[in-house]
Amino acid sequence: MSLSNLEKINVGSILNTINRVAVIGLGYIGLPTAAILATNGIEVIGVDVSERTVDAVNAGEVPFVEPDLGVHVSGAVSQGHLKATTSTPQAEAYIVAVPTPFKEDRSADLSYIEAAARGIAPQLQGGELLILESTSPPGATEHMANYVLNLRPDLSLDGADGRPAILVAHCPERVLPGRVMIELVTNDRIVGGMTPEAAEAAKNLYAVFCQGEILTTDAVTAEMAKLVENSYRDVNIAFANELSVISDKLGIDVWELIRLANHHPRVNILQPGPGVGGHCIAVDPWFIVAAAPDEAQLIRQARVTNDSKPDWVVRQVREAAKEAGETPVIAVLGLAFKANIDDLRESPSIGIAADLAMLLPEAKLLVVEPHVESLPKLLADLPNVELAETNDAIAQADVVAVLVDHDEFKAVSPKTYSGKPVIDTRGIWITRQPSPAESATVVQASFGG
Ligand code: SAJ
Repeated sequence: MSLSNLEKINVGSILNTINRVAVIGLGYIGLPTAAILATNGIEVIGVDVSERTVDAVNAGEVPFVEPDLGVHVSGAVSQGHLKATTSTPQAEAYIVAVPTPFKEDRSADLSYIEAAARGIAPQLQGGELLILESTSPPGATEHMANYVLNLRPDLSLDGADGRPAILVAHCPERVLPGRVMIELVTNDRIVGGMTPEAAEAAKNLYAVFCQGEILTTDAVTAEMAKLVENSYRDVNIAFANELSVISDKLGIDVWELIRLANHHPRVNILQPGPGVGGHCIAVDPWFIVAAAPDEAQLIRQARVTNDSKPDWVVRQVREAAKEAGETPVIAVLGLAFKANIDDLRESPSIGIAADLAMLLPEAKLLVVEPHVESLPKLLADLPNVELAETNDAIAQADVVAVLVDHDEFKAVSPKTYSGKPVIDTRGIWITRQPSPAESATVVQASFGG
């Protein structure tokens, strides 16, 4: 974009005068972002297709669990800085934070972004800032910009032919569920513009609440940076998961192995588990694979390795259950996708529990998840699965499978499971040093992580 074109759209005044922001999508990312902008004095209109979500937000409530978010939302709503609606209003900036799931062929489904763009396009007058926050495959920001410009050929990205410009940028979210309200403020941000001026405008908007460094680049690099961060973690978790399978074969305690290897100053191996859950790390690497299928060999293999871990855990539990006769009782500890949260999305534990219940129809599964009040439908529909309390389940069990490292499970006394076969996929019991009083009891436990 040339400076003369920029002068036509008066970018300088846009950068300094964003007072009204519309956030499209009030989910795990959109609502915290809307709330933090609003508590910093911006007038925010949250937009969502769900009337339930809109009503909840307007009542100052949060429709999901995230520490400290409730205080921000209720404060912003009562001060009149945040309201929610189902239709996209006029605003000076739009932040799109809608889902980007993958399709059957594992390419990204951009239909939610397109729907958001259809809502925004008629409201534009030229000069607005349009930010895509959703985790996106390379090229999605450009796709969104072209989609809007197709609907509004009277606008442009650079003021060409006298058509008023809009500023389009990508600013991927990087916050960790459970720490969102802290990390929104403290994490560094990457802002990639379709033009340098768009990146600069988006940087100024995020500076309203972000105390981390805000780094600018182009849109496609910002898209890739987000995908690469999650793929980096996926590849490293795959390494740990592969080590756990190898260690089991060799009769080695993988937790001790990793603890020892991590004493090397340049080694930092992650922890094995029952597989990778959540809606980010198990999804984002596929966007890179879809963009460069021949080149992304390691990234693809990491996904395959992590996705195969639940089957390995199921085989371990079935093997242990064989010893317990025709009608074994199996305690399954944990359904959430990671410790101390109530989020069951894409959790490998649910598939493991369901497979065990179906493959062992004579077995009884006592499933423990302290953070939910009822079983998810897939498990609730199975006749041999019950929701249970931690100590009751372990006491009744012939075999115990630890799938999540919730604090409640870490606090269990070794006496409770002493002598029972334990498949401890998180290494919370096997590696724990027994207290002197407990050390007399011998735990018969699998080394497999
Ligand atoms: N896991 C392991 N072993 C480990 C670490 C994690 O098995 O050593 C498993 C967890 O149990 C869980 C899964 O990986 O099933 C993912 O958990 P996580 O805590 O690694 O990450 P998420 O999905 O909660 O959040 C990630 C974060 N990305 C990175 O750390 C690079 C977060 O910063 C992103 O904002 C988020 O994805 C996102 O929205 O993309």
